[in-house]
Order: sequence, then C-alpha cells, then structure tokens
Amino acid sequence: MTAAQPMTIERFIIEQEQRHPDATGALSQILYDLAFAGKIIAREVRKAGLVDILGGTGSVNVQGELVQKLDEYANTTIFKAMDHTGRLCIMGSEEVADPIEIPERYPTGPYVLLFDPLDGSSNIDYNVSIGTIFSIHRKISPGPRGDITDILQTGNLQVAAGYILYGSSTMMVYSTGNGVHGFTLDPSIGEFLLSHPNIHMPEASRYYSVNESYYTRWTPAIRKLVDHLKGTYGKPSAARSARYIGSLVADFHRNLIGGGIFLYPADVREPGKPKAKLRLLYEAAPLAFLAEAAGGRAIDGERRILDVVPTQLHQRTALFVGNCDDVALVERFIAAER
Ligand code: AHM
Ligand code: MG
Repeated sequence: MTAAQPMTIERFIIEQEQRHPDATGALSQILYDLAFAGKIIAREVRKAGLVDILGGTGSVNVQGELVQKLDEYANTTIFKAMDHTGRLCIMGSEEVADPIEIPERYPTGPYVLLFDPLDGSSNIDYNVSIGTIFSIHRKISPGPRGDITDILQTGNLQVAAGYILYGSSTMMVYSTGNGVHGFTLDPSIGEFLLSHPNIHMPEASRYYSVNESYYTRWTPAIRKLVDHLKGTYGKPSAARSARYIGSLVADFHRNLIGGGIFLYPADVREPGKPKAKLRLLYEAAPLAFLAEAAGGRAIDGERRILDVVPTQLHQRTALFVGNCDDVALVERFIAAER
C-alpha cells in the first residue's frame, strides 16, 4: 500500500489561493503566519509542566528565566507574528482591553485580526486541551490604519475563521467560507498536514456539551431542553451522551467531527439582566462561521450569531452551536416558552 501524498498547510493555502486569480496573497500569508504562531504556542504548551511556565507573570522558572503565563505568552506570540507583516490594519485580543494598533514603524494592510490567544485557560493547570481562536475581516475604515469600525463587524462579513487545538495532537482547523479543513501537526517534521479535508458535521447528533452545574441559572425552556437532551423530559430515546471539557475549542471540535451541540446559555437569575459568558467577536462568531461552513448552525437563542451587530470588542453572548437539527430543537424549546 502506498501512503497518500502529504499536503502541507502551506501548499494547501497556496493552492486554494490560486483558485482566486485576483487574490493578493495577503490572506494566505495571514493564515500561514497563524499556523506558524500556533506551532510556537504548541511547543510552549507541550513544555508547560516541565519548565514551570505555569507560574504567574514576573515569577522566575527553574532556569532563572522570567516566565510568562501561557495565555500572555500566546497573546504576545500572535501579536509578534503579525504586527510587522503589513497585512493587518488592527487587531483585537481577549487578553487586551483596547484594540491593538499596528506599531507606527510598520506598514498596515487590508485585513483585521481578532483572536482569543489561549481559550479554556482554566484547563491549563490540569493538562487538558486548550485552543487559539481567530477571526479575520476586511478593513472597512477609510484611513490608512484601522479603527474600531473594523473591529465591530458582523460575523457574516468574516473572510476566514478558525482555531488551533492543543490536544492529544495539535490541529489547525480553518475556513475561508469554502469548506472547513483540518490539519494535524506532525511534530517530527514541524508541519501541519492535511488530515481532515472538507469537514461536514455528521447529520446524527451524538453529544450535548453544557456546564450543567448552572442548571438553576437558566430559563425554564433551557432547563427543559437539557432535560430532553438527557432523556429525562420527553422521549428517553432522545438522550445523547454528555461531554463537557470546559474548553470551547475542544468541545466544539468534538461536536464538529462527531456530531452534537454545544450550549452556553445566559444566566437569567437577575430579572431583566441576562448575563452571558462567551465573547462574540473572537469566540462565538468564528466558531459560528466554521459551523455554518460545515453544514451546522449557531444562534444566541434568538438570532443567528453571524447576524449579531457588535457594539463592543469584548461583547458577550449566549451560544448554541452544532448540528442544524439540534439548533432547531433549541429554537423549538425557546419558542414554546414564549
Ligand atoms: P476563557 O476565555 O476565560 O478561557 O473562558 C472561556 C471558556 C470556554 O473555553 C469554555 O467553553 C467556557 O469558558 C467554560 O466555562 P465554564 O467554566 O463556566 O463552564
Ligand atoms: Mg476565551
């Protein structure tokens, strides 16, 4: 048996770009730079338990070097991989309160990058999967450098989105709207190789993923929905397996490949003031973009995530993302309560 010809992420990105004769190559380079940053972050994640990198910022590791927390390290790594390239006009990160301007000494470019450098950070100390999430938009502001209008764009205007999952292997999954493709890092050669071309969410839903300890914080409709997914409300045969890692990328990835739904409903304990946790621009919107490109859906309970008009960089949202039938089920339970 002959092995299949391996396809590196670089070659794949270039071949995709060649399908668009008017492409400048800037988007391809951003994707490739993200893959490069992901390799550096993956290397650091793999060493986490060895070099005492989990100490707080400003602490000193066993080699006497100043260490950073992994999430700050990931943030700096992505920023430094991108700031000087002349392909971006502005960035936004979960780790940074304000939009991140491109330093004056560097040229700017036609794209906007929003990212969560290391999501699921509560899992870092326990050797559980974590991930980087990214979202790319076109620059829409008139000036030479980007501004907040570039950042506050609806998700349906994304030109690309994806994530890097630091799991039992490191994977990069992305879409430019034309299919969702997954690449697994071969650490022996330091290359991401195409392992999951054209990912489609399976029609059948196997899993539901939610932090059920928040049950008493949800609306009656969401409680009934989760009871239904457990098989304790309605048909027991509707029951799915529960899987909750507490790392959005890992939970999403499992459902993307295996079929299922991820839920992070709003906390409605305070009347008239629902509170959500996940961030719209660099968590929910990019995963919604991927879900739709893979044949799934994503809503906030009322609207399609990709139609939500953002007003703040760190805006939060409820999120229901997964198989189309499952998201329709969410809508039915919510509508029945109205
Ligand atoms: P973070 O950005 O502080 O890491 O929080 C986001 C994470 C997601 O990865 C995950 O889906 C969720 O928070 C888990 O939250 P909880 O611990 O409330 O279940
Ligand atoms: Mg996060």
